[in-house]
Parts: sequence; structure tokens; C-alpha cells
Amino acid sequence: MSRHFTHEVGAKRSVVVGAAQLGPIQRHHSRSDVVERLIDLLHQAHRRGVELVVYPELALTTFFPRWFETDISKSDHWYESSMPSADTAPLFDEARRLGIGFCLGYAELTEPDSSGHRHRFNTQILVDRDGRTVGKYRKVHIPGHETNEPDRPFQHAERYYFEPSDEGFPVWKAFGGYVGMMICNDRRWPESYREMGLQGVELILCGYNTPIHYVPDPSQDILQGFHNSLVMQAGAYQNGTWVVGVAKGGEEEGVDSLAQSCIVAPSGQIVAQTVTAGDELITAECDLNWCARYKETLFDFDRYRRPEVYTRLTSQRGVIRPS
Ligand code: CDT
Repeated sequence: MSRHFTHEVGAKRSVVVGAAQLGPIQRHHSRSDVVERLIDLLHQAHRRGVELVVYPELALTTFFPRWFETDISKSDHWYESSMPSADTAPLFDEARRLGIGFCLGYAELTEPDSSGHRHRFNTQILVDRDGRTVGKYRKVHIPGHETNEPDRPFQHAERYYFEPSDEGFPVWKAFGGYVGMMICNDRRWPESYREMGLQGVELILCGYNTPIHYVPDPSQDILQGFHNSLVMQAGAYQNGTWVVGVAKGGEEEGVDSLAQSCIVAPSGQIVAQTVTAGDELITAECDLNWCARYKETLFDFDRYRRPEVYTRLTSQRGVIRPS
């Protein structure tokens, strides 16, 4: 017996998405050099009919948490204290002129709060086709370490450079559907997807920087590509949503990072994937009505979920084994 799903008899709802992978950004590359690359990808996207371009995590600079700087204020130059800034304004202007929306990751340094403290977040913004900022997402799951670990071949001091956000995973009505964001390590946590799934998300945008060498356990190095697609495909399928994962890949300051950006359908299938570790655009027409086939069957949350037996999920953080 076949059935009709929500929206299926109504108007077509789709958005042409471009995943704009970046190759490495070296330490000496200026913001304006990088913005030129972003605009070049934007022009490619325009020629291919893209409506929404997704750039990687920390897309404006090299992945600076690989170095430890004892005086953190000496690292302020890696952060943006306004968005758009003078350097990024040409990207905002060109995107608006072309009528293309975009999602951009960057390091954010806030204005002082009431006690004069400036906060540091790993941030992504979503900008609509008319140039209006739809929303801002600040990374929730911050990986790596908070102090210098001099024995490592390179640092991953994200927990020193960024506060974890307490703002959760909002979903916005935009691009004809429901759109959410997450950043890099968030994609490994099922809670990220489910928080958005419970708000009806249909399109999740995720930038990442993933060093291939995982210092705490090098046996995982060979599995980086597998784990990357494993988590995004599972998250897409289990929540009936599109997921767009976009890398900054290639060898940056001697550290090789995973590329393999991909666009995943609500079925969990990868419909587009990059083939290089450099600047590369992949595209897909994302049919948002496809989501209902999963949201209204196997993953009909309202019918099948059992939140009353999942109490540990929000009351407990680490493992507590039975005695
Ligand atoms: N940027 C980022 O979140 N990268 C992490 C690397 C984890 S290893 C410390 C990731 O999950 O890909």
C-alpha cells in the first residue's frame, strides 16, 4: 500500500545547495586572499544554479588551534569582532548581488559583556539570498584539550581558544524549509541531529576541519573518512534530513586534513562527494519533501519515540556503570 506524505501533493520544495570545500589556508594567507577564493567558488556556484553555498568551519583563516599561544590576547587577530567585517564585506555584497545565500564558519570574538569579558566562540552564520542574516550558531561540542601538550606533533587546543555554547541547536525557517547548523565535532554526536530533528529540521549545514592524524589513538587515522560519512549518513537517515558536510582539507601548515565533503540525502545516501582535497564545489538539488518519507514512517517521532525511558540522556553526562 503506497501512501501520500506531507507536502507531496503541494508545490515542489527544493533548494540547490553547493558545498564549497576549501583546500588549505596557510598561516601567511591574508583574509582578503581567502575571501577572493570564497568569491571564486560563489561564481562557480552561480553558474551551476546554486541557491545556498556552504563553506567550512573557520573558513577565513588557517586552523590556528594547532598552535598554543600562552597569552591568548596575542591570538585576537584570528577572530572576527564584527560580521560582516571590512575583509568579508565583498563576499556579502557579491552573494547578495547574485541572489545566493551562504553559510560561513569563523572565529568570533564578542563585544564585552556586562562584566567587561569578551567571549570566544567557534561560529557559523546563515545568510539569506537577500543578504539578511538568518541566524548564528556557536559550536556546542568542543573537542581537543585546554592546555599546552608539548609532546604532540601538533596541538588541537580548541578547548583553550573557544567556549562551548549553551545556546543549543536552533532551527530556522529559511530557504523554503527548516534549516539548522552544526560545526565539525558536533557531527559525531547523535544528540546534535536529534535536537534539530525534534524541531523538524530538513537541512543541516556543517563545516569541518578534521586532522587525519588523531594523536590520542592513531589506529583511527585510517578510518577518518569512514567515520566522517558514517556519522553524517546515520544522522541524516535517523532524523529524515539532508546533511551538508563541508571540509577544509589538504595539507595545512604540515597537518593533513580530511576532505571528502559530501551531501547526504534523508535516506542516508551520499548524493555528491568531492574528489580532491582542494577548493572544489559540489552541488545537489535537495528535495525537502523527501524528508517526510522518513519523518512520517520509521522516524515518526511522535508515534514511536519513548522520551520517558530516555531520562539519562539529559540528566547524566558520563557513564555510570551498574554496581
Ligand atoms: N574541528 C574539529 O572539531 N575537529 C575534530 C577533530 C577531533 S580531534 C581533536 C573533529 O571531530 O573532526
